[in-house]
Amino acid sequence: MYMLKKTAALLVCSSLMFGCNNDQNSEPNSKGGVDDVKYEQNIKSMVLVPGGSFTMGTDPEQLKDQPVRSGAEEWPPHSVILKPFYMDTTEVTNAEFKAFVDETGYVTLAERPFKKEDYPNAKPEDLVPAAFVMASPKTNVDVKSESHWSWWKLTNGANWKHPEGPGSDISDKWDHPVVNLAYEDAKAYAHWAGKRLPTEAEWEYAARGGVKDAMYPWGNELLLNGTIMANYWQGDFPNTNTNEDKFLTTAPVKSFSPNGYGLYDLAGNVWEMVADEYEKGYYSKSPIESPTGGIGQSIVNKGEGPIVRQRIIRGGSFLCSEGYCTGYRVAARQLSDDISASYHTGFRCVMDVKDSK
Ligand SMILES: [Ca+2]
Ligand SMILES: [Ca+2]
Repeated sequence: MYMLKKTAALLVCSSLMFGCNNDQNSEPNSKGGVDDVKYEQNIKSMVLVPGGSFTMGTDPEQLKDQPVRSGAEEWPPHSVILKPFYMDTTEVTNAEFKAFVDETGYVTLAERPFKKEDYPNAKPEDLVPAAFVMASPKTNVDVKSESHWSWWKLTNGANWKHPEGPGSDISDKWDHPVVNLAYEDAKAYAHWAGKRLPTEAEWEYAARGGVKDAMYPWGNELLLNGTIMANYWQGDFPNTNTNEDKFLTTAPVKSFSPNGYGLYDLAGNVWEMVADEYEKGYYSKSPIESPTGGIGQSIVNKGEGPIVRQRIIRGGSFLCSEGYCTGYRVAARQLSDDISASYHTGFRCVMDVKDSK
């Protein structure tokens, strides 16, 4: 869903203006000089995920009854071996992101205006900072025939402090996942925290929670003994949310049971950015040991703006549903890009284990 028609060009513009303009490419880790104090502090809110091997991806046969529509193939299943790593117990929260902003003065991509000189043909109203928010359709939508643009809207004034636009805030959402961020924002936070974004393989391995070859972190059935195990959309998306899980949008982190590693909300709540770029067919040639993703196809917008690359987000969100997007499956992948900020996407971080070989 991530590039919107005419507005896509503006987002691309924004990336050129503000992206790749600092030293965030140097990702710190325990081997790269993060001080010991920060390392020890980080460990307290992270889970040690043991190294090991697993089968990444899904056999298409298993997906015959699933509405796979992500645009990113999750096959063939292939073997992956990973070193141990620490992972944030939860998605990064608004409170945690605020601490970063307070200390650094960081301004996220969705808070910055677009430059007229980069998009000389844009109307002034199209240059206002914005992020993607779902606008409930006025009439019933058939997801099989209607474009997702009929319910997604680039919303002026939507950013991490105003998840659904100027009329919303986070005063009662400090323990909710931070949203409306672009890739560079997540990367900047991780750098500040002495962490890094997980690779896609690390994310999936962690999400599986030590459960072998399962569809969800808790097994192969969406409900566990009749219990909803994650924040997603119940009902006919995007028309009716029956809200059986009691969360129409984000939920406070830890609202649902953790997986086998003690990690929360990998499935559902908000999509999570990972470090990898998306390359079609990458699973067929992925190295076995610690894969880091392919080379993302460039997205070009009618000759305007910079080139951005396809990326991957993981885990699904409060907008995923059985009938449309089952992104809460552990192997499910969704295409994204460097710069799109939306109100159902956040992230969590990982950190290398000192002296791991
Ligand atoms: Ca929900
Ligand atoms: Ca999540």
